[in-house]
Amino acid sequence: DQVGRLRADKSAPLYVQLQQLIRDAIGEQVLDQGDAIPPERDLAVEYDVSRITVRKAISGLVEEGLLSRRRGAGTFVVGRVEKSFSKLSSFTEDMAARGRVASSSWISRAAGQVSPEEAMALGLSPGAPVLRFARIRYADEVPMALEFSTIAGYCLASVDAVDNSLYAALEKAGTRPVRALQRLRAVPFTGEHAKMLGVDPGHAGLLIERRAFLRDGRPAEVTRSYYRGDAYDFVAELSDI
Ligand code: 16G
Repeated sequence: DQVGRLRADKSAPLYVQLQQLIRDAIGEQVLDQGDAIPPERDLAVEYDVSRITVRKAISGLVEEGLLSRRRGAGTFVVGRVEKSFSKLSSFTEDMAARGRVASSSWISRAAGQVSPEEAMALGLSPGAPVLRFARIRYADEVPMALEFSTIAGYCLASVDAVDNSLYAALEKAGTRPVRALQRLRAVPFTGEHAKMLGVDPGHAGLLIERRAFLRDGRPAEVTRSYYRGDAYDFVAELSDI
């Protein structure tokens, strides 16, 4: 049995063994995404270890991003979020498709003029008006990504048009993009970005830059999304039919 397993193996510290049991339970889907793990004291009794050992094991898994603590509610299985490449979808839609609730907090939003870099990325003329949005994106209240979006001025009346979902606002305005190019790059999180996502500086990140276009070919957005490397999987379907 489980308890026997934990006691028999002397090669690793108890908390590491307990972490492995929890990882296995998630891998074998005994514990599923969104499930609460048993309270500390129950785990301590069940595996005949101290609560300190349990706490240490859980803290490590929280740090890895596999579990998340919700104040007053307990500790839950985060699971990784998978994103398919082929469909041009929004963060809100991606999360909903996985049974998770997307939310955001604003870092900033403002109207301005296109920067040289944005003009190059979007193919806009110098001086063109743009709207900029910077957000922390959450899945079930777990921080998943930082997003910096620049939207061509003709797409939206003002920054206030965006509530939770940028694409919902664009859809309403009749300017939802229909085609996009994406570029991926591995990046370690810098101090400031790490802090906003609640990870350590140097934590593995995945930068995805999306340039998206309207049906008539005009540029709509350039967005840089910094995803937590431990929480986000990108999956591509390839075919040669
Ligand atoms: C996704 C897009 C981002 C878009 C956002 C809109 C990627 C890599 N990026 O995060 O370009 O601006 O969705 O999401 O998928 P929203 O409608 O939830 O605000």
